[in-house]
Amino acid sequence: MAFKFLVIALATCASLVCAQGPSRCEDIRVRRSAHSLSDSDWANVQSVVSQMHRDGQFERFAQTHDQIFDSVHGHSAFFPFHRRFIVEFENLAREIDPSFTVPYWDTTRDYRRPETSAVLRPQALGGDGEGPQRCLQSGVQGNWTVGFPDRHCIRRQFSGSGGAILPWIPAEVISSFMQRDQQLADFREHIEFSIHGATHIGLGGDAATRYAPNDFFFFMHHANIDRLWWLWQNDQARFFAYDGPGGSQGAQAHLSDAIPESRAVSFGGQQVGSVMVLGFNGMCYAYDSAPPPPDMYPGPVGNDDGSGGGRIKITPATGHKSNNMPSAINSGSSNMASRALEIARIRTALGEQEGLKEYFPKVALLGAPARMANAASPPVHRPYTHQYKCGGGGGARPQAATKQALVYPARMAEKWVKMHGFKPERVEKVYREACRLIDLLNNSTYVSPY
Ligand SMILES: *[C@@H]1O[C@H](CO)[C@@H](O)[C@H](O)[C@H]1NC(C)=O
Ligand SMILES: *[C@@H]1O[C@H](CO)[C@@H](O)[C@H](O)[C@H]1NC(C)=O
Ligand SMILES: *[C@@H]1O[C@H](CO)[C@@H](O)[C@H](O)[C@H]1NC(C)=O
Ligand SMILES: [Cu+2]
Repeated sequence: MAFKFLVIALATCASLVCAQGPSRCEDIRVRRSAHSLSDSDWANVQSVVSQMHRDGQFERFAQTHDQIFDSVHGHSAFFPFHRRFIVEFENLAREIDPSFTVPYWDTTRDYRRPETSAVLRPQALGGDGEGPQRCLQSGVQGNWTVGFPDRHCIRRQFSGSGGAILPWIPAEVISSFMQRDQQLADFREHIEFSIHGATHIGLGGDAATRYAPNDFFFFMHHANIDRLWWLWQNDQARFFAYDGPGGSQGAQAHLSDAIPESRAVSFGGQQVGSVMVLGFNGMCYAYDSAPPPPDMYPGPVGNDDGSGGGRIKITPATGHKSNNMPSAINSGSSNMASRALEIARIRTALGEQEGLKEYFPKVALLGAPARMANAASPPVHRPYTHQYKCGGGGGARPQAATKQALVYPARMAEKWVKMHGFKPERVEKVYREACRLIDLLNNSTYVSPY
């Protein structure tokens, strides 16, 4: 699938205003799910990243991520910075191979037993580290030596014992965040403290440090985080939603903030507001499982400083708005067939429970399924008062069960929370919300399609 657009808008637009306005991409490249890459696709990835390695690019990216780490995690800049950072990497890769795009890794597909993921096979990203140094010996970066912060092999140290990775975050939890969160700050915290952190910690080694870009995994993981943000942005045309904490102490995030950069990887002072809409201002890519870029820039066209955005109401160009079809409701999963099932089953299983409105407000809007609505007696309204359980710190292995019960994710490692300077109670709150939702689903007739 390829999206090519004519530059009609630019052709009619030679004025100074237009020159300063958003510029439309001529070509839109498509990032594919890592699960759909063949061995020969991976061989191609290997030749591209090996060339970049020889050119010293991995050091540049690792060093930059380390330098600006504190302003791009735990702050609103989390999403826009990583979007811009990955585009930079992808652009360099495309100088080597013009057809290259960063594959995104939808880790919800592998959340139960991540170490069995096809993405971690030896022909792909490779598996756990080996030997006392935990050196990565398989995959596209097998036996590499990288130079930041010192010369070392790329390390991996899976979070579980015996080569296992503790469970990640199920798609249902991400779907719930997408439906509930109205503010970017809430969505950012939910994503950062769940799927984002869990995956970094799960692989361990370099991936769990401030210089994580040493491991190519970083780019694939952040492409997925970016995809989730793009889905959220599209959901209510919240393209310019940008609130919460800015990069410097006490400051409020603003669209005119410069994207954090370093001397090694610089964006020329580019503003956050310029990267909010895919298909414009150099964000020339799409995802194979998310709405394509809109045909017209949704605004704000306004202020030179990029301000004046706020929340706008437009109809997404994709028809991806709520039209009472369960499939139009976003899910954390990139698996198109399963995500329609997910929504339909949540709707049926939770019926009229209070938890449905609380966790899946979009599904609740669809009303009860016909079968229930026509029943002789209306469903009993059950308030959801359960606190949470998440026994034993989570990460328990799935039990053999008659239905596909969800699995609790592992808690965020304390070391990870400290490294970021996160408030432990905020991280714990997100974890409890995930567990409470899993209890709600597990206690209903819901059967996960994942
Ligand atoms: C890395 O080195 C080990 C030990 O010498 C070897 O068995 C393995 O095949 C190498 N891996 C790659 C991807 O070359
Ligand atoms: C889900 O419920 C089943 C019983 O219905 C129980 O055995 C299992 O431990 C529960 N799983 C979680 C994650 O709570
Ligand atoms: C599960 O449902 C039962 C019966 O409706 C209720 O008593 C129990 O508290 C629920 N448990 C959770 C974890 O929601
Ligand atoms: Cu990061």
